Amino acid sequence: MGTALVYHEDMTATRLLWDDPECEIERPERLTAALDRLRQRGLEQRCLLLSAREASEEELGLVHSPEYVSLVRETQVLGKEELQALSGQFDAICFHPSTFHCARLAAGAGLQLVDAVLTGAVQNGLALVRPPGHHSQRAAANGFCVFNNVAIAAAHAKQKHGLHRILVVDWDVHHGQGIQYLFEDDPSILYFSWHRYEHGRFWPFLRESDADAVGRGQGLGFTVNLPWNQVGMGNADYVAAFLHLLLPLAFEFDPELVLVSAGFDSAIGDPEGQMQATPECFAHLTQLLQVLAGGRVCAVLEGGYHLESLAESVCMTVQTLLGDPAPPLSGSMVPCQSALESIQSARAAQAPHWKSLQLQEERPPPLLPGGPVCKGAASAPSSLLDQPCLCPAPSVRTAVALTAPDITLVLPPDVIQQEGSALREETEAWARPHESLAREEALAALGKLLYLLDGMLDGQVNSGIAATPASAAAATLDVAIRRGLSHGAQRLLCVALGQLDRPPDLAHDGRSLWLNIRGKEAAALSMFHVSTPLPAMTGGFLSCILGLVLPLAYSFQPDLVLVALGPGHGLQGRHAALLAAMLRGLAGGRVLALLEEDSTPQLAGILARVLNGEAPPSLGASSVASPEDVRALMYLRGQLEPQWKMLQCHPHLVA
Ligand code: Q9C
Ligand code: ZN
Repeated sequence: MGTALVYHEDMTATRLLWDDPECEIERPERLTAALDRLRQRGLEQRCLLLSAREASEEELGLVHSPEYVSLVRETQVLGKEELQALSGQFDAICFHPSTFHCARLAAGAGLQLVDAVLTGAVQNGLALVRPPGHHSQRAAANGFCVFNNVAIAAAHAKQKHGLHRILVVDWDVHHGQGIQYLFEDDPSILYFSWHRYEHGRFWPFLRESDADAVGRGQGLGFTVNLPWNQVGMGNADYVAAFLHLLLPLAFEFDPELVLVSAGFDSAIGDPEGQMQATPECFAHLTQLLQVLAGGRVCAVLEGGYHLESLAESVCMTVQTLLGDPAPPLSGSMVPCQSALESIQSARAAQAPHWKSLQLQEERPPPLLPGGPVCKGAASAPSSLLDQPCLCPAPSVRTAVALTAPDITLVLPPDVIQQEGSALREETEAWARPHESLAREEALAALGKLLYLLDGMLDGQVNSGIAATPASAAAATLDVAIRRGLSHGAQRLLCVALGQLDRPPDLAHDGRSLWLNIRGKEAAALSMFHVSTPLPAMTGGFLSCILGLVLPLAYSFQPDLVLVALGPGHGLQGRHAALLAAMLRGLAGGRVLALLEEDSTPQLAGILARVLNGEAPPSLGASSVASPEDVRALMYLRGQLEPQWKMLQCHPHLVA
């Protein structure tokens, strides 16, 4: 459906006219650097380009006072001295004669983006703007921000499009206190912000940036602050914050639209943020948000002052909005203690207001002494984690190797239908140990699967779907795992739904992680062999994905993912789509889905579209997890947390 890129060259006009070390980082080159890099990468060319319009004064009035709008309007005719004097009345503001025009374009760009997405002209988009917006308040400019672009866009989405639930994700490294103030009593806008805080010692030095500021009146629980008390937060910290705090609330909130205050001063190299997250992390954050609101994501630039880091991070965001899979994250995926403390205190502050946090707020049970857990593998195989992942740039994003002819009807045009098959002799050799693969249908299906898998391992195809007769599902999966491991995959994650047992003689060498979601008991037979019951309700399914599957997967860092819907998997199409969409964040999107041959074309179709980068349908208002589901999850987390650190959402207790 497309990605909009909203921009106007005039927004490079506003600049610093006098000496001010605080303001000088907010430079015109920020926009040109981002845009040049988008062009170089061929990303701009893939977007629908929209030329930003000016917001009207009425639109600015959605969140600003008429007096304040007049004050900014009048700066157009002021001289340098007067501009400097007026700027001094605000914190970290430097007006320019073009400020009013630029700020109206910045706000207008956000409005155009929201209109393009909500009218269905595009699926999502990014507005590249200056000045930024999230610090600006009803009657005050602040922190380089003049009009609150994202707040105006949110108010407009409510007023002109009749939306009732909008999620605002502020990943800028500063607290968007302007957005918080404007909506703190409004339950229709869920505002999430993480920010450098350092116990209140970082700008803007506000008590209300802390985790215990949760909104007021009707808006209680609709302000979510995650203060970082140390610099140096990295990929693992950011992803953990999404999995353990933002996403549970966001799914429960069930937004109709996601607005992102997309500041990239939270990326590595930024002089303001001093954080460590790499540009690829923004691809993951974007991809994680795209599973919400039917994929309606509007990102609006806020901060970001290291030109190189800014440009790369903007490219990662746009690339992901376009549907490309996120590149694998570098570095070990272990959140730091300070991040865990912050996440935990925000969860505790929000728990009274969100069902999805309530049942889980106790600490997981301690490890059972002498339990069956993780024998022979006390720590993660760090030597394996050091090995580089296969880095894909395949020409085909998704291939479907199915026999059912009616699948064609539900496939997007760029998904190819694979006709090829592995050589007969080779297929037979792989099939030989398995009785269930003796039948002709099973062999034919295996041949197609092997051909597809080879295409993925060779980097010709990124993701795919194959099918097998139900009776041969376990054996086919066994072959797929072995073939994957012997043909280039370093670490293979297998998510098996339904009655599929782990191949008994698969080596416990840390190269494969087997996760069975099958409806029997919760058990961690080793750190590489986990089974959990299939949760009954949507709420339980979500906490299983966010609280177990993805943390394990992000900790393991696979370079190939197999997801098998085996006999009795019992998964609804929308749940399967969500799982596939989220697993696509791993292994550079190298995901092979294995279905049963009698699956409906609808199921195959929705999985193909999701693996190809389309947003999964939104789940709607979700039920809560059942107590049994929560218990199973808590048990497994307690067992596995010591090895798979992304499972943690509590800091270690100091004995
Ligand atoms: N060294 C935005 O990123 N100065 N605004 C802080 C601390 C103000 C940031 C000084 C920073 C404003 C949109
Ligand atoms: Zn910022």
